[in-house]
Amino acid sequence: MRSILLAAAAALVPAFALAPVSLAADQPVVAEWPENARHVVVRAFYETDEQLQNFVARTAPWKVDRRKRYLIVDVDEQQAVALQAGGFRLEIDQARTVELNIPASLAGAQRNGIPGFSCYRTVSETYAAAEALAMAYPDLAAWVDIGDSWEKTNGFGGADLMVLRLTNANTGGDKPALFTTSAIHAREYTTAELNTRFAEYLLQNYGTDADVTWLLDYHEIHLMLQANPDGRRQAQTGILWRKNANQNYCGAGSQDRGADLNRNFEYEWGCCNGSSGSQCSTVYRGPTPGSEPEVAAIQAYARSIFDDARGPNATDAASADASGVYIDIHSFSELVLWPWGYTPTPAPNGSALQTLGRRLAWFTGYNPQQATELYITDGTTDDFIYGDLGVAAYTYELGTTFFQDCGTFESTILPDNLPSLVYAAKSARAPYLDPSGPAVVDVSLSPAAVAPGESATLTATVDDSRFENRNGTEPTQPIASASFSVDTPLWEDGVSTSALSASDGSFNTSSESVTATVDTTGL
Ligand code: 0X9
Ligand code: ZN
Repeated sequence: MRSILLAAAAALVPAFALAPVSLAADQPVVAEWPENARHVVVRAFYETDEQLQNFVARTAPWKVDRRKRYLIVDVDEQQAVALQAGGFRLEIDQARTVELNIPASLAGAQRNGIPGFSCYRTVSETYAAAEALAMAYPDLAAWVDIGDSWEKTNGFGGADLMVLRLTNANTGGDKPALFTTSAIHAREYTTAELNTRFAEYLLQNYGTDADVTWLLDYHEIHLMLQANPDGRRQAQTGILWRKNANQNYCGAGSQDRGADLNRNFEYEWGCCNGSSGSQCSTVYRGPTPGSEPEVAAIQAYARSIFDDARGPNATDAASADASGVYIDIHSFSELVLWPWGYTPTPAPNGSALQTLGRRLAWFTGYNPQQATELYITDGTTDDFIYGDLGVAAYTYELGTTFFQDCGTFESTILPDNLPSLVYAAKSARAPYLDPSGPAVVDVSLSPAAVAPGESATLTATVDDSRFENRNGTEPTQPIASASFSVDTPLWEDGVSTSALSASDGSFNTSSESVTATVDTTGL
């Protein structure tokens, strides 16, 4: 006998009255359906990979655990019955069911943010914040209109599609780009806020933090904070909206309407049982590749900021010295994913994508993997950016739920992911090369300020070991040498460089403390 103990929820959610139920283990889950709950969150255990893939070609799961062979998804009674008929064994996820049925409300003194989640800015608040940043930092930030959402295109209000573009406008040269998109799936609350905080971090630390200053002087950082503003305006009322709000699919008034923007991209669109042709599906791919205005705008913008580094064939590799990094920020499951998503065959630059992926995941402890290790998808952002342009492309899956509590966001997701995004920006110059070499960290000068002609001591740690190795082990090498330049970046022609020496006398391990005396004569 199993005992269903959803009673504790009743205290929290008066409308969601649940009595404890007991039933035999072989009884179907609908028999224990909690009174008043239209949707329940279940763990659906599957037996074969085919069963899983056929599921994800119809419905977006919340999470998939390939090792324990279950997926998590919200279902109504009819869907629960269908799943059981399809051979899935269901268990109610009590905690997530309670969470799902808590009505969103502006609690207590909350004036700003998504109701119940004051740390996540709404679409309007995000836009106002970005506009204010562009006003406050005119030399460093621009708020750029790159198109119209579906609702705006069709005269239903809607929003402009906007990119916050960060770089020092007073420094020239060929600047490599990092492009990030967030909240392309509307319900993924943490994603837009992380991206917005990343912008604030960069702008607020320019001129005081040497890394940030260097990043904005020599790189472009393009942040599309709200990639799906119509959908997000639905989701921020507390509903699990994922797609855009296109009224032509599944009925204008339906909450299941719209296209899944992360199945609508052109590259290998609809190729591989990784999306659905049914309009009401959560993974509806749209009627044609790139049909949605949000997707068309992202594709055109990416093509405008990145050079095409890859030939036309699936097997063509981008040149090893190609520049540019793209990150599509999603939630949830604590993953760092890279192409391909449409085929388990490794991408032509697969090994280098894996190297950078393992470095990006080092900061968070997220599981780095090729996207197909999760499940097969087609028409996704990352397959397009890498497939069409050869740009190193990633998907982050932040955290542990869609409507993540603010405590977890502030204490873990934000502080862990900010340095990962900073590393992504740093690697944009040569993402297929630099990450296989060491990271230079803890750089300091002593004393911090000297008069011209006086000498100063430069120290740093040069570390080749910062890989997340939970899914395979990245090889590391002993550090061979370290050098520095002053004022002119190391990649520029004719730069004069000086050597640092190993503090312990010899370069022989994968992490070395290094030191040099800096001669400031003439500076
Ligand atoms: O299914 C998706 O679109 C992503 N998961 S989510 O829960 N955020 O919806 C995963 C996509 C994985 N595939 C690729 N990144 N190619
Ligand atoms: Zn997503």
